[in-house]
Amino acid sequence: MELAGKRALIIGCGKSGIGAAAFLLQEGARPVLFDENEKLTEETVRKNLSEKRKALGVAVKEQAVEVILKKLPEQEKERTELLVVSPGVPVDAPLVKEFREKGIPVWGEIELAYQKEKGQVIAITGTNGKTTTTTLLGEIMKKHFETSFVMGNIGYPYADIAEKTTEQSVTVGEISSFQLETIESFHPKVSAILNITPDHLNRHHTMENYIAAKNNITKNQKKGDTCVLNYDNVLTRKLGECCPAKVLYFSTKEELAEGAFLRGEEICLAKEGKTKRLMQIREMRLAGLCNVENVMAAILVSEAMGVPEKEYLEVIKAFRAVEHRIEFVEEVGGVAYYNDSKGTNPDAAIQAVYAMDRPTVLIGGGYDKGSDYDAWVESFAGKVKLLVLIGQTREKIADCAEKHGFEDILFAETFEEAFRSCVEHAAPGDAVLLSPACASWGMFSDYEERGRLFKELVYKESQKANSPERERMKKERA
Ligand code: UMA
Repeated sequence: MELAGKRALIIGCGKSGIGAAAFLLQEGARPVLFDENEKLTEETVRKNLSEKRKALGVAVKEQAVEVILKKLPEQEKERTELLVVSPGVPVDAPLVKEFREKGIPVWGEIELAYQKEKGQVIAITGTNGKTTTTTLLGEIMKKHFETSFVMGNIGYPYADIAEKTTEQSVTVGEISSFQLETIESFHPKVSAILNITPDHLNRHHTMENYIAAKNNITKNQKKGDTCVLNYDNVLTRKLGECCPAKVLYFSTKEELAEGAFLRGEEICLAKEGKTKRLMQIREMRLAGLCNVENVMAAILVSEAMGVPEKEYLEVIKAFRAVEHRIEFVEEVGGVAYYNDSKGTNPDAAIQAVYAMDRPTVLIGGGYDKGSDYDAWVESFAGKVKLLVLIGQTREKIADCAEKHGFEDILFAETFEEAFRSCVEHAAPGDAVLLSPACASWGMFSDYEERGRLFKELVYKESQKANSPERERMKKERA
């Protein structure tokens, strides 16, 4: 679609919306930014747009963008030629439906930016592990290709980099189910669906819709493309049966004739009838079986992109956990603090509990996405000694935990109060883990803000522990 001159209405003035507006300005379109948030001011939106425009070097002034807040006037609906929806906007929202019914194209920011993609695209989705796998692949591609980019749900809009891509560049995208609902022509050369477990059911309504959104990642792929899938996850294994691209599976449970798998403590690659041992799990600097899966997925994607084994293994062996994903923060007074703020659904939070190798005080709870918590609570067995609950879901989680016979629960009104309870109840040799199994919305703007606050509180605790006063008291006690 020719974008120049088009009047494009963007719903949402967050990261994607601002990115999309700056992109559309660059393309000579006429963007209109719209947001339903009652508290947002035009000044804030213009400030964010101005910063983005300067960062990207877009010459057109932000005055060329109209900003509409709260309610969309009828006349604007008549003038719109393209609707760009932010990922947080449900595709079945009445306003979006209205445009669809009129035949106006409804694109997400990913589809919009893809119009200017000139190189090869790798797209990673899945309920969990997306950010780690995307970051790792970003590092691998940076090592092998002269120009590479990382974008998407990881926090960097595609629209920020699409113009800079070249025929030789590689773009690695973390693409959420929200973003996959609004793609049309987006076509990755290599895709990966790492796993599918229940999440975001308040948005997608049914598991079938959620699976279909994830599977959209392959919808434009052809025979010459590759799709990497998890063999151990029944849902993703099944998607391989009707995938238009060549399928490569990974498994930590079974030896495969083709793909990546675990033999004992060793990651192996089966390729062209031969099996090769690639590396020992202990050579990874990442904890937990979930990360073995992420590494295996990254190996298969790298193979499909033609990256030599030596190069990708070097990057994998040096790669440390990404921020907010089972991230070791510090040990204070013999207590190890882990930040897994990215554990925003029960399945991710289960992986984090499994990764702990000591008695654990756990902070859980937050925004209600309609998840059920039975499997998460079952994973506590013998490991979690205390659960400190916050947010909208705390009663729901406490009821579920009690149903499973887990009663060591405390409620906290604020995040700071929850942290304080953890400090008081953790003994030397324990872990304190923030892995809430819920989104942060309602208490924080995103999981990053929640994770940063947790780390700040840990650092303050560490400073206190090392203060001259404490040192004096410790010496006196000794
Ligand atoms: N808004 C409306 N109407 C609506 C919904 C939202 O006007 O019906 C407005 C809000 O008032 C707000 C703006 O839209 O001002 C926010 O848009 P957004 O929620 O789409 O957030 P962005 O800031 O654009 O960030 C999005 C992703 N957010 C979501 O998917 C909720 C970010 O993923 C992503 O990093 C960013 O685009 C860049 O691609 C975050 C996320 O939580 C990390 N993702 C979910 C997850 O990982 O579980 C999917």
